[in-house]
Amino acid sequence: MNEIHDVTFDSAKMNNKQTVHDATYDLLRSLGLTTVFGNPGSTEQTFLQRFPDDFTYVLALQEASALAMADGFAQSTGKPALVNVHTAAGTGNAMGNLVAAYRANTPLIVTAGQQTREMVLCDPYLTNRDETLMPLPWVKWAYQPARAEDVPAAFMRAYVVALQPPAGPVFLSIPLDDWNKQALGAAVIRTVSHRVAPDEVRLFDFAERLNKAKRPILVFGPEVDRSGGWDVGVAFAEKVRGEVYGAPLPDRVSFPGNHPLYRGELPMTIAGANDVMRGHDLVMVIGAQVFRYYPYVAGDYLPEGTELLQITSDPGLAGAAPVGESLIGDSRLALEKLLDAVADAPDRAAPAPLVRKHSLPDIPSSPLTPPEVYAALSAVWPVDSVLVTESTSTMAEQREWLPTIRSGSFYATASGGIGWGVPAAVGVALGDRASGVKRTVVATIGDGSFQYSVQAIWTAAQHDLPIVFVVMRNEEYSILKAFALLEKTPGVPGMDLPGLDIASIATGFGCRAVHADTSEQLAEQFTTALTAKGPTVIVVRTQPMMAHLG
Ligand SMILES: Cc1ncc(C[n+]2csc(CCOP(=O)(O)OP(=O)(O)O)c2C)c(N)n1
Ligand SMILES: [Mg+2]
Repeated sequence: MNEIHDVTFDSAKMNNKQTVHDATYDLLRSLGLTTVFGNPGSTEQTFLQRFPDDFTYVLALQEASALAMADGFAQSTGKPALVNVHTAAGTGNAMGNLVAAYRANTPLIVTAGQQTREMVLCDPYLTNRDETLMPLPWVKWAYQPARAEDVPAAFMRAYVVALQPPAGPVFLSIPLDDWNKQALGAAVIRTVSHRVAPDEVRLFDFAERLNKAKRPILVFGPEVDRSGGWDVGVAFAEKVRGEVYGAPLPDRVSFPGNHPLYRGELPMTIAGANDVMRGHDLVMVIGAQVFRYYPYVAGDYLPEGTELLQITSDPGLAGAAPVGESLIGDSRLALEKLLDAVADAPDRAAPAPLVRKHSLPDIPSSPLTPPEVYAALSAVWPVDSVLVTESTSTMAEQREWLPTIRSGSFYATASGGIGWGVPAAVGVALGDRASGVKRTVVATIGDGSFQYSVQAIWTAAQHDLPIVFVVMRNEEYSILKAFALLEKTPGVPGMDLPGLDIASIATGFGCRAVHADTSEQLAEQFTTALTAKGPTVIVVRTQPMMAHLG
């Protein structure tokens, strides 16, 4: 007699079986998914009932925060993470940060409750109508099990799909009456590889072409750091003696900013990237899109006489490249093979070192300019700390003064949507704690960006997380004012942010909050915050972008 027959017809036996709830929790435990990020509602309580002692529920006060916390957690631990949100409304709140997780290839299993199967046909209150449509296209798979008994296996499938390259979020909708039903038995536990090796023939062809190149450029993208390829990437660049650029608008940094081969980030426009590539016979892009362009500045995608080779684990990114030849594969595996396959290149001229524009005003500014803020932070920066950044008008200054020099120590939104950084910092700190990593998370955040998922700082306070939020209070959406000039769109409303008492907001959520108006005060407050028990929010008044750039 098979299992299904047992469940359907043998009620005596059935009573000895696990519920869907128990079978699923056993499965989640086996998969190491014992932390649930969420915000609960009546449709989720049947899942959350009898919450096991060895599981941790991380309460976020809004689903945008729950999602980005899980994203930061998954990125910090290098493992998939679990999110539980409240039917349609909770999924909606989480959507903005779901886009970021999708773009960052973060493996997340996002679950939402659904109304009771028995009455869902008559569209009761809280029904998640067309439940699998809403999260699209920002999940790899969206599913509501056809029957309660399929819930554990659906989790297993969700895990496998989320983890496989290109990794990303998946979505499960689960009717609230499923959890107390009888399971078919213990869930089947499966494993799956999470790397795809590149085709060797093509890889050796790429290596040959690199060997022949006179002035190659290497562009390292977020996939390198995510794949654990930082060290082999450095060794490869040193062997090739190529100029290294970071891919534009990185969500992860993949090459040390203080390395002599490092030339900075590739510009984020078609014309700008073209300028950099001109005169180079070969560009090898590893672990990145070609390219993450942002403002439209017309030009040729590739200069004449330059060939471009792209290695990515994401077939979608290979498809989206407007030029060049692509190879699908994991960055670390590709780099390991390439390191062996390329020849030493002692004759290649070493690139000119990157000159950093470290100039500060003779007389300290009041309010401080962004370079002064970053200079003050760099002077007291603990070498092993991690930066989460969402300060849109100061990205260039951050790179100048606080270059990333270690693997896994830079995180930013991969989507361009703000409201990711604050909760992601919380998730990174929770992930560090879960893996036994002791380091301070520093989050440099714009005063506008701080507001979107601000309630995440409450979670940081509740968990006593070692986070220093440095909020730059320029009282506006500075980058948008700069864009208005660039795009010649005068008279756009809604760009000023008067009347925000950020320290009071932070205090209200249970955080230590301080003001710092001079470089000395900032250095002092930052140093104090490093040893504080929980998070600190340092509010720094700063000059708007156009004011300090003139
Ligand atoms: C969810 C979302 N809404 C709106 C925007 C548009 N946007 C981009 S930058 C920005 C302003 C950010 O202001 P702030 O954090 O204060 O940084 P500043 O530019 O002042 O340095 C806005 C509103 C966005 N990127 N994402
Ligand atoms: Mg601002």
